[in-house]
Amino acid sequence: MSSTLALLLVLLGTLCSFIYFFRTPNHHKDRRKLPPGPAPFPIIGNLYMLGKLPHQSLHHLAKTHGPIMSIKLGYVPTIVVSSPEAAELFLRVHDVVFASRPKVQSAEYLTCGAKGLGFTEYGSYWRTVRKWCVLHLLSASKVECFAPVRKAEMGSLVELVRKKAAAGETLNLSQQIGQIIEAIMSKVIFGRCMDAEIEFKPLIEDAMYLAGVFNLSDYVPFLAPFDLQGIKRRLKRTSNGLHAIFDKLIDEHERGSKNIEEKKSYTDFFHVMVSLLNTPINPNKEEQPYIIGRENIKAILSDMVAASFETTATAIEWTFSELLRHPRVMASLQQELESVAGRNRMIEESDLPKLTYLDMVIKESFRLHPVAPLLVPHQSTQDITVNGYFIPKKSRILVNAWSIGRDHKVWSDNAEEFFPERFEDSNIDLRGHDFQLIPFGTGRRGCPGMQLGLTTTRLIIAQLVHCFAWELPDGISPEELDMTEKFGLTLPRANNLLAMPTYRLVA
Ligand code: HEM
Ligand SMILES: *[C@@H]1O[C@H](CO)[C@@H](O)[C@H](O)[C@H]1NC(C)=O
Ligand SMILES: CC(=O)N[C@H]1CO[C@H](CO)[C@@H](O)[C@@H]1O
Repeated sequence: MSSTLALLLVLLGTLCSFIYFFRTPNHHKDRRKLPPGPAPFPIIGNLYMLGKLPHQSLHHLAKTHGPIMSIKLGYVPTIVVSSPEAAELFLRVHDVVFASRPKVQSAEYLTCGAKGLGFTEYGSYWRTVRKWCVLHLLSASKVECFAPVRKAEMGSLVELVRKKAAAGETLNLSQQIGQIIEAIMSKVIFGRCMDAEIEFKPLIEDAMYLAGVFNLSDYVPFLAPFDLQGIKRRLKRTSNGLHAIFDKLIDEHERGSKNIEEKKSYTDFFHVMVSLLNTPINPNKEEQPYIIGRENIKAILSDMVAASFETTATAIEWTFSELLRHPRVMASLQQELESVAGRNRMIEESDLPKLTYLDMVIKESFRLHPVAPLLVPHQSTQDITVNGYFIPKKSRILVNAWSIGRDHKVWSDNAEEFFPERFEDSNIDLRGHDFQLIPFGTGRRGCPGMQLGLTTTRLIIAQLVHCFAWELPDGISPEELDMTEKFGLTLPRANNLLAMPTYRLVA
């Protein structure tokens, strides 16, 4: 089926490329040197080479063509960046030029024509929204304010796992991690838990998948109306679902119904936002003022939900998977936790700064399993020459963080191995200063939610490893644990993670 489609496209492509060549006579005169890369087919370009796990296919292609590689995704000229040195050129040296985002179908639907943050083009609207989200949700001091939320949710999870442990039952870790992240993030974003009425998770999983897949319509515009892969239909369904939820929340707020709200020690993001409905969000700035309407609120909320739920849950799942696969590392981590907190109490957030081995474990997990393997696509805003190569305006830039984490030149011959001790004598950090390890991206478009994501990840891992001993179910040995990836904008496990807990604290 898909091969017939491909054949059809190739035939069509050959035809169209003839027309194309005749229409643009100066095509051949343009001798500016593009980065090297595999030869594209007409129309589909190199899309057919991406397969089910594009980050891996691109990793292998880059071995042949180099760390700055040029490919064609349909009609879209795309640069794939696959080494720390190259990443530095694109994300630091020439950051301004590459700080925009391409228009993609999924963002158009999910964030009302890119009125949100993550998929919005570079410019003053983006800058305003970003500053505003940092101020009210993502700054270090805000993240600190939300500590009681994390503590309460963590407490309930430990209770639940204790019951499972006492009953000798297997725990669906993927499910539990998904639920606690949803609870924590819903409370900080919306000020309340949603789980009773609303099922966010399937909507968000779908959104992430749809935002990440390299679907034909984005790259071959004339095919878009046919919606060959049914993506548009799914996108509509997903975005309608999310927007219905947000509309309901905004309506409730406008009617002033307070009955469902709990007493809180902090102001959540949603309430700051709706209190500003129909007012400019940057009133005393020299920049052009932006009135924040319902569409903007819904778009920004979509972005916050999409950017926080799946990413954090995926990071925790992979870290936990690696710990289960490496009992030696699990034991060392338990030892560190015990030396800091003893065996009579749970971990507190104030313990986190002392946990240096935990830090190494998490870095190592992000190195091998960057949650967004190709970051989020960037787009260039002007023609530019980088490292002697010509890169035309409106090129799409994919930074292969997955590939950079496996670069033998940086990580030596054991790059494929999960070995946290490699960070013992190195000061490589994951916050974006060291281009060898950029799970959060870096520069103007780097992740503004890093603090929130990291704090949550570290607390949950530390607590679950401190309070419980873990074993794989059904006599699966650590080496046998399935680690298959499922590609999308995020890269979650393909299969759920299951494990058997045993309570190990004394109290
Ligand atoms: C472990 C968790 C997380 C990881 C690994 C992660 C990773 C990333 C990455 C790789 C990018 C793209 C950077 C680039 O394009 O260069 C990004 C962007 C973004 N992240 Fe995160 N993220 C995480 C958690 C969060 C959280 C909790 C939020 C909170 C809402 C968040 C909000 C965002 C936003 C809004 C953007 C888009 C920024 C822009 O385009 O200006 N992230 N994140
Ligand atoms: C684990 O939970 C997920 C939902 O989060 C569910 O889809 C899956 O079937 C569960 N797996 C098992 C083996 O119970
Ligand atoms: C190039 C291409 O077709 N990429 C993906 C688009 O989306 C479908 C799923 O809807 C994937 O199967 C394709 O691989």
